[in-house]
Amino acid sequence: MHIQTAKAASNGADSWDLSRYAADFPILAQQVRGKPLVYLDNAATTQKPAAVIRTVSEFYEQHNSNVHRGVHLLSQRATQLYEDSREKVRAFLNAASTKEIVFTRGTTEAINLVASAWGRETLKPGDEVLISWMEHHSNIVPWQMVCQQTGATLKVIPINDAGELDLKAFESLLSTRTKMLAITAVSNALGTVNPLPTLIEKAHGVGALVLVDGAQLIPHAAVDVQALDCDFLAFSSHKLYGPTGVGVLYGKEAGLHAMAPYQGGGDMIRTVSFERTTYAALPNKFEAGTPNIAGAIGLGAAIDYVSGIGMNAIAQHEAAILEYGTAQLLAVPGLRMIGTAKRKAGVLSFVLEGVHPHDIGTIVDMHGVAIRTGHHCAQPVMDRFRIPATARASLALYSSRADIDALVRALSKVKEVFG
Ligand code: 7TS
Repeated sequence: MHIQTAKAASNGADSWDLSRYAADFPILAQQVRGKPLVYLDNAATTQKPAAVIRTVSEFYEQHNSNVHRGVHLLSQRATQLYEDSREKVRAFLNAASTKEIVFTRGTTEAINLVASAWGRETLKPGDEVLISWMEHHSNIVPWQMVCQQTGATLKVIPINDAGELDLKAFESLLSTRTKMLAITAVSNALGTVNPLPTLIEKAHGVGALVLVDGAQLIPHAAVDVQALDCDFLAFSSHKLYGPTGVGVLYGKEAGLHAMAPYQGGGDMIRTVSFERTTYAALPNKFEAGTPNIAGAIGLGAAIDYVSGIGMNAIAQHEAAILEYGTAQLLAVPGLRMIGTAKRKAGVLSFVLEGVHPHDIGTIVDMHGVAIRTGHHCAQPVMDRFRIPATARASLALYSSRADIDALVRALSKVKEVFG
């Protein structure tokens, strides 16, 4: 995993600047509320480059058919494109085999798949599942549910005032009772980058499996799942410039092989009779029903797109914009940054003295600036910082210094309104 530090990124000239790629994203050319759109809500979802939009519409115009079933030409083409996309995901993550790449609806479904298929079969009273205080609800609730069902216990790694994991507490929470460490790579609410290699090594040391919530990692850094040695990794296509409604569960082959299916239905079976069903091989065992074919193919196009630019270049560019944005926002009177970890990626979460975050969001929107306000599906983080919500600007490869300047200008209007 290569997340550059902001310092390293700022050393070069403007060769890191990727904001020219904004021209590849048709939606970004529009005006909203009479102002040029400044889109800074990329942690919620990213915009789509023309290449991805074209791929999806070409699929429907030329190849649309169901996969893995027809002998007719269109079905063969659709199957080929769908499986080519799986290979693109495999190569992108450097997984050992396409058997390890399961298409899901997104990060949320990928985590639910593991919590259900692995957790329900494996966990028993006395076992522990370890998560962190900075998890998105989708990496909290599925584990809570499976712990309730099995009698296992959910443990939570605390965070410090900067929004970093308390590593001492992590080590003291870890024991042979720990069966799963389910942890985000990057916090969507704080931007904190967690030290995955250390966490994974220590969790493996007590015999626990590790699931990485990669929703906010995969769009921002090059990832090699074999080097990382995680057991599972989940991410969503729509945060990686691809279509919504599709995502990926990576799992080590042996682990996936040992798991029972998540859902039953077509495409996940080998044979069915009323007495007994045998299941398809990996990865089809976990892909019951007609999948999001166009979505998966669109994800492949998104991977081609970002690979063409280079994930390291993207990480470097975003680190430079993050550094610039941090400095600019901290100069706004009354602004407090929520999430000041030493290692951060892509997220600027903040509160303004005397102004509710929703009012910030509404007023900057009047100036064409799209940010997210709220608890960001991470209510425990808000509780930890004793705030109801934050305003959050989040970056993508097309983000620019001009976007940050527009946000800062819009924030000065917020100050004008609220005195
Ligand atoms: N995990 C993290 C760390 C996330 O940031 C999100 C979505 C998810 C899981 C769930 O992803 P999904 O694609 O299955 O919904 N995060 C956000 C966000 O920050 N604003 O909107 C969605």
